[in-house]
Amino acid sequence: MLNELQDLENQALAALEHVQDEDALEAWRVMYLGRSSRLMQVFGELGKLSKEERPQVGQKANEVKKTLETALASRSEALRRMALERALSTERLDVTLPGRPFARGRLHPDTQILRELYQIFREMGFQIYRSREVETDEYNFQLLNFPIGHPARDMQDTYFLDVPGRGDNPLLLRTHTSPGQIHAMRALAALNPEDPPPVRMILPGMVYRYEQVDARHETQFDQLEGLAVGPGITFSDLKGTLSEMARRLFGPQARTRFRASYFPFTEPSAEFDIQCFQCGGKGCAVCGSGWLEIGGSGMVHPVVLRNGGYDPSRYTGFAFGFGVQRIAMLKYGIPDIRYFWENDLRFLEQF
Ligand code: FA5
Repeated sequence: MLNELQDLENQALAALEHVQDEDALEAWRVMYLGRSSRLMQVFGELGKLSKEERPQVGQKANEVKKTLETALASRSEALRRMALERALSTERLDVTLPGRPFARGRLHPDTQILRELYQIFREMGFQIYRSREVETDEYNFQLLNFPIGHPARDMQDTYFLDVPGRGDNPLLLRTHTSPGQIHAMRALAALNPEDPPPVRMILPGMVYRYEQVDARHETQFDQLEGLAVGPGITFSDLKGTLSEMARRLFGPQARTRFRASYFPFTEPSAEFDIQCFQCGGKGCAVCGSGWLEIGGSGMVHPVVLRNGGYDPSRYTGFAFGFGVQRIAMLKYGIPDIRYFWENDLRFLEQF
């Protein structure tokens, strides 16, 4: 049996010399070291041997097993190295190829247009003031001259928050940025209640309305409010400021128009439209009628001035509120407002 074990070892080592890949190596392992290999049978038969033979055969079988396992490990390593060398010998590196471009992030068109508007108004001397998105009925409506039950509230369908016990002053998602006018005036008037400082601010932010969504209406959109209060401010200042903004944003050829309108918090009031230059005023998918309604505007109502802490017999002011997405639609020729929040990369990557 000792001779048989030696023959087995010689035969296995000789066979291993011819193994050239992983599959053949596995077949070799099964044949010489596997559970039904001759070597494993010898281990099973040890119990049948005489007392003298058993330790000798057992020792020899263990030595053969160790030799074969070591040979298997080194052949496996040799095969791995050979495969690597083969791969490296065929691999080519072309250092003249252009590099792979990195996917660069970019600013959302909404952020781009907002930053452009901030810059334009900064150059005209306006500061930025931000106020809260969750408002009270008092600030969103009552202090802006929309008393409870006023029909003009229907112009802005509202999301109310389900917070009980607030009576006539429920919480809501602001429907416009105009409540910021009261916050801003009160903050400034508190600095010097007898003689409040002049105001020249823009108030940007997200607003929410329970709207029927279509190409020009979203339930969530940005507005940019503007407010200027001081002695002797007139409607001409308002027209000049908005026309100048349009020219700076769209170029000197931009055409604008004011249409008489109504808001409870301005008197007189006007809608502010910019002529669509996608279609040159003929009417298209972006504008509908040739003009795109950008926002509302007007002279701050005396009641609102008083609610803000400014005496309407000494101060006058103008205010405006734009739809920021509407401006971006005109500027970039975007035909549908719903693209803004869909997060579709095919849209976003165009900016
Ligand atoms: C207002 O919200 C007034 N607070 C604006 C204002 C401020 C008037 C200061 C006077 C003085 P209006 O509801 O018209 O007004 O909205 C203003 C602008 O927001 C609209 O002209 C339009 O450009 C934009 N807008 C209104 N509703 C939507 C909507 N659902 N989706 C996208 N943009 C809208």
